[in-house]
Amino acid sequence: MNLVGVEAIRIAMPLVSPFRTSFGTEHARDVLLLRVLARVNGVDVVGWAECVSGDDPYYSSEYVEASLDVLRRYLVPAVAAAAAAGELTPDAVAPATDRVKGHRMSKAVLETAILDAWLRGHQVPLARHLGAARTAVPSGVSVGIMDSVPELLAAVEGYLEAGYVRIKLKIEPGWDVEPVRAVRERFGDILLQVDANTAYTRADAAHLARLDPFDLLLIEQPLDEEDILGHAALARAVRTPICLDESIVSARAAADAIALGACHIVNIKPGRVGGYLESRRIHDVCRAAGIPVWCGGMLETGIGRAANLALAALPGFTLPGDTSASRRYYARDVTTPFELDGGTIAVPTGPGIGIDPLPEMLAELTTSRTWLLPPS
Ligand code: NPG
Repeated sequence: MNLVGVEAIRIAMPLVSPFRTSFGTEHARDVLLLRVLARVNGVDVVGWAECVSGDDPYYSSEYVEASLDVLRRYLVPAVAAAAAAGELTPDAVAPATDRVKGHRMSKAVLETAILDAWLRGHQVPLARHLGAARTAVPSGVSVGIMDSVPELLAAVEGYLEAGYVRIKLKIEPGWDVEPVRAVRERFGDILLQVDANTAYTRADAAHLARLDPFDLLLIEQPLDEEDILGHAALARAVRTPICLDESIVSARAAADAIALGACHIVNIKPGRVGGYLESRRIHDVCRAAGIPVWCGGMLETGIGRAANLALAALPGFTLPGDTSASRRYYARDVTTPFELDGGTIAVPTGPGIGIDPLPEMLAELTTSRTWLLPPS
């Protein structure tokens, strides 16, 4: 594959309602898309991907301005140099950018856009390339922290009526046992889990054990992302299965956390781990160890959501993911919106990620465009 150009496109995406977590409240996303121009077997192709860096470094150390900077200064030049030196393939992107420490979300968007272009050139859907076993995936929904329990119950009721098969409640100290109790009492035997986004400490073990009676599927990332041994100790002190998100930055981190008894379940987010190829390796490590995985979400537009659906179709994804319909977050998406159908969302079947931005929506939402590698 020849790399012809790489363009960064920023779009402004207002959320349908504020999304509050223990690390902040989002009202809108400043989304960075990459558009890769390439030539595969003499045919011009365009690859698309979405960067999941946030506006601020509050979920991870990465943020949009930093992603743009590291892509422009280091990652795109490194891949352009590798492409100039020999045949570029998606597998060559990670080794070409390996010298840059961290910046996994930025590496992920570049690898995914190149993978999309390559797959389109070879007429292969991403789901098939990754090894998907399903054509539709069950859809869960993440429910933010609310001002009151009645407000939360109304929101959960709406999502259940829409057909979501699993509810995830965001929790933090002061908003945990009572909202969980209220949802369990009101809605009975639904699939229910919680996500703390690192809001607790080892000293909270006895408090978190108070969630045990509610038969949650899992508690996600209760402790600091570096506190693997703390999670292992907590896993022995509570009955609710521990799931890790922020801590799992690679297949190696997953293997270590599993070996140390720090998690029973893993949330895979391609942006957090450097891309879909590393995500598949994490899937494989977890599957071999008998650890269920599910696909996380980071408020993606249709571009990121399409690729997540392909990943979530792999056989080890045995729990519903945060792969919600577009309208959960966006009144108007940059692609044809993904819709819920009987609690599932169809996995795209077209080549690559299987979807493109709608040109008029893209034009309307775009706030800036910059060539990171001007077309040659
Ligand atoms: O469904 O796209 C989605 C969002 C699900 O709760 C969700 N994501 O901590 O997992 C998380 C959280 C998140 C959102 C994290 C935005 C980082 C940024």
